[in-house]
Amino acid sequence: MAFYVTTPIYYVNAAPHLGHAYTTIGADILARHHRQRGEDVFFLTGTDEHGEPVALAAEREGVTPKELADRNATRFQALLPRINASNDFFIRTSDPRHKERVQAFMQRIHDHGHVYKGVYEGWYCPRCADFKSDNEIAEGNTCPIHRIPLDRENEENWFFRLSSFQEQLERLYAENPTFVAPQQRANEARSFITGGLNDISLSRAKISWGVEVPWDPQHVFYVWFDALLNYYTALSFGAGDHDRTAELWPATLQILAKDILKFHAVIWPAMLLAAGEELPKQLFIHGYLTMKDASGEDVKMSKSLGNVLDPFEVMDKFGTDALRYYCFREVSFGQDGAVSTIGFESRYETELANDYGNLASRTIAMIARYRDGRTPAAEPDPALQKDFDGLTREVTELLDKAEITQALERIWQRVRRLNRYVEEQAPWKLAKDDAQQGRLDAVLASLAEGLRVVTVLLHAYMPETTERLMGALGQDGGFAIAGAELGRGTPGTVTPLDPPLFPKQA
Ligand code: ME8
Repeated sequence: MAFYVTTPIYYVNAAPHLGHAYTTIGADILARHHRQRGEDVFFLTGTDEHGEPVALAAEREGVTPKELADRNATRFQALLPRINASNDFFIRTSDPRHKERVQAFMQRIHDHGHVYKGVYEGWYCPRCADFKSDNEIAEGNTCPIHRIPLDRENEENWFFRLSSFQEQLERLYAENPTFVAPQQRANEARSFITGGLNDISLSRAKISWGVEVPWDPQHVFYVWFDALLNYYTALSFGAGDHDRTAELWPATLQILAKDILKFHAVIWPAMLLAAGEELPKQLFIHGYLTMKDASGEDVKMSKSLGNVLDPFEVMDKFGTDALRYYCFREVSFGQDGAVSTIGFESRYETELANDYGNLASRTIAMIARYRDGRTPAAEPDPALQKDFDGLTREVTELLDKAEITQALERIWQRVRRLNRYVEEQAPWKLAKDDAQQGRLDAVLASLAEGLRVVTVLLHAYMPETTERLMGALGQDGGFAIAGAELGRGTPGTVTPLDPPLFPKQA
C-alpha cells in the first residue's frame, strides 16, 4: 500500500522558522508511522522559488532571485536533518525538470480549452502572490494576512476558467465530505465555492522570474500554478530512478496551514480536473502557531510580523525530539495555538524529563538492581493489560485521520498509567520480601513491556529518543507497529541510561 504525503513548498524569501518546521514535522510523524506499518511511503517537501514574493525580497536585498533562492533553499534543506525529517525528496521549483513538466501539464490544460486571454483588474498582495476578491481585503485595502497595502493591478494575462469548475467542485465536496479535514475547513472551502468562482489569472506579464508560458513566452506562469504542480511533477524525477507517478499519484495526504486553503482546496482540484488527473485523497489543514507580538497579543508567527521562534535555537537547548514533541503536544493539530519558551520548559520538565524520562531510568535501574540487568520473562500483569488493550488500534485510527495530537494524548495516558503502576506496585518493597519474588518478576516484566509498547508508538514522534531507549531496554524487535502489544517483546539485557533521556536543563 502506498502512502504519499506532502508539505507545502516554502517560499525562499526568508529563512525558515518554527511554522515551517511544524508542518514538516507533522508530515514526518505520519510518514514514519506509515513506514512502521510497512507501507510504501513517499514524503515530499521543498521550496517555492518563483514569483513575486521571492523576486521582491531579492530586490530588497540587492541580489538576483536565483541567488536568494539558492541561499535560502540551502537553509530550508539544512533544517531537515536538524528536525530529523525523513523526507524522500526535496523539490526546488527552479529545477529545470520541474519547469519542463509544469509546461507540459499547463499545455494540456490549454489544449483542453480551459485557458483564454483577458485583462485583470483588481487588488493583489505581492507577499501572498494572491489576487484578492472583495471579501478578502482588510480595511484600507490592506492584506489581512500580511497587513501591508495591496497593489492595484491592471494587466493583460492568460486566464484559467476556474468558474467552469464550479459545479464539479460543489459535487466533490458533497460526495466526498472528508476531502478536506478538519470539517470546519471543508465548510470554508465549500462556502468559497458556492459564493461563486471567478476565472483567475494563470500568467503574469509583469514578472520574469518564473516558468515561461510555452504558448506565449512573454509571460510566466502565475506562481501558484507552478508551485502547486510540484506535488505532481516530483514523482516523475524525484522518486528514484524511474517515474513513479503511476504508483504514487494521487497523493494520500497533503498537509498545509489555513493560509493557503483556497489555493489547495479550490484551485488545485480544478487544475487537476482540467488536466484530467485524479485528485489527492485528502487535504489536512492545520492552524497557526502563534506567538505574542510587540503589543503582547498572540498572532500568527510569521516572517513579515517578526514574531518568530528560531527552531535552531530551541533545538540547541532542548534537543530535536523535545521540539517535535512539544509542537504537537501543545498545539492541537488542526487548531491555532500559542507557543512560548515558558511552555517549552514546562512540558520538557514535567512530561519529557519526569513522566517519560524518569519512568525509563527507574525501570531500567530496578531491573539492573533487582535482576542483574536481565528483564524477567513473565506474562504481562492483567491489571496493566486491561489499560493497554486497544491502544495501538486507537492510535492507528487517529493517525489515519492525521489527528496527531489526539493520538499522542492516548499514548501519554499510558505513560502516566505506567508511572502510577510503579507507585501502586512499589517494586522496592517487593524486592525486600522473599515471598514476593515471583510478583516482582511480573511487575518488572510488565513495566519493561509497557515502556516498550509506548516507545514503539512514540517512535514516529521522537525517533532518536525511542531508538536510544529500545537499545537500553535490550530490545531488538524493532519498531513495527504490529509489535506494539504487551507481551510481544523479547526480554533483553538492560543498560542504564546515562545521561537520562531528557537531562535537566541548567
Ligand atoms: O505559502 N503556523 O509558502 P510559505 C503554522 N510557497 N504553520 C506555518 C506558520 C505558522 N505560524 N507559518 C508558516 C507558501 N507555516 C507557498 C506555498 S504550496 C504549493 C506553496 C507553514 O513559505 C504552513 O504550512 O508562506 C503554511 O501553510 C506554510 O508554512 C506557508 O509557507
